[in-house]
Amino acid sequence: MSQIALITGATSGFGAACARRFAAHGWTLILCGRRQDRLDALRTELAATVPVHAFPLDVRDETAVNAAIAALPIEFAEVDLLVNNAGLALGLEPAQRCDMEDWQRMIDTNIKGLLYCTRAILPGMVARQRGHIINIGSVAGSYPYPGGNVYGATKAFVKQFSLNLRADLLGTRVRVTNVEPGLAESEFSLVRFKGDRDKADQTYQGTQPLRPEDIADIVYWAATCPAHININRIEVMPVGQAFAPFAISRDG
Ligand code: NDP
Ligand code: 8X3
Repeated sequence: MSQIALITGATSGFGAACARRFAAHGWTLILCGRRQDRLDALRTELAATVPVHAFPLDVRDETAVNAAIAALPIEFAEVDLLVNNAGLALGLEPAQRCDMEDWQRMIDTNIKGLLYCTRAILPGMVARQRGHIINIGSVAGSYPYPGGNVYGATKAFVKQFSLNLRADLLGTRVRVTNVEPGLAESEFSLVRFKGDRDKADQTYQGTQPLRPEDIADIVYWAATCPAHININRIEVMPVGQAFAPFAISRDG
């Protein structure tokens, strides 16, 4: 029987690439995101290959998340894999100049949205004694960088929450993985710089970043390891990205 994957943020980047990768391997798909036109296009593209249930969803809306999961058609209801991918960074300003609304939106999406989806799906997985939650974290959850302030903190939450889920789920056969990518080209920077295409393009200029398809390959691999294996964390960067030395202020 075909396995069922629910992918949040399937309208772009990693989420859309995951949808295509899992469809290519015959998985039944549940796809959501806020942009209806993108969802329609993806459903049209993939529904010829596999069953697809797609619906608009803002993961920040707890009531809507719970309603959408409760209303899953019977043939989609037993979710085997939740890919908590929906997320965003907003701004790259130092903390003292950040917009509080940006901080709240990142917390509401990257932390609370991920929690709403996880909490809605998890009881079914535990009852069935099978399932896998793959969270999309970030290297920003482990390494600080200027301007990473709240975005990195949300991803640090995702990392620790993933590990703590493992502790709670011991004995249930439900798996949890945190995938932690570095620089990857998608709409991420366009969103971070609020539609400023030049700034977004500069992020990737002269580099060979990770591609959404690279992340989809990693997610698919983690999801299809033998059932007795749990990949806890995967940290991945492009070869052309590494670490900087500690910064030191020499102002006396
Ligand atoms: P994209 O901007 O290309 O995709 C983000 C996706 O998240 C979109 O499909 C968007 O859909 C969805 N999304 C955003 N907010 C919401 C919301 N409130 N409700 C539902 N869906 C939402 O970026 P990426 O593919 O790069 O990002 C995917 C994940 O990967 C994010 O969690 C990001 O933090 C993480 N990441 C990205 C890295 C990168 O360098 N690109 C590196 C490390 C991690 P829509 O707008 O239609 O709602
Ligand atoms: C996205 C990667 O380095 O821009 O999570 O924070 S980074």
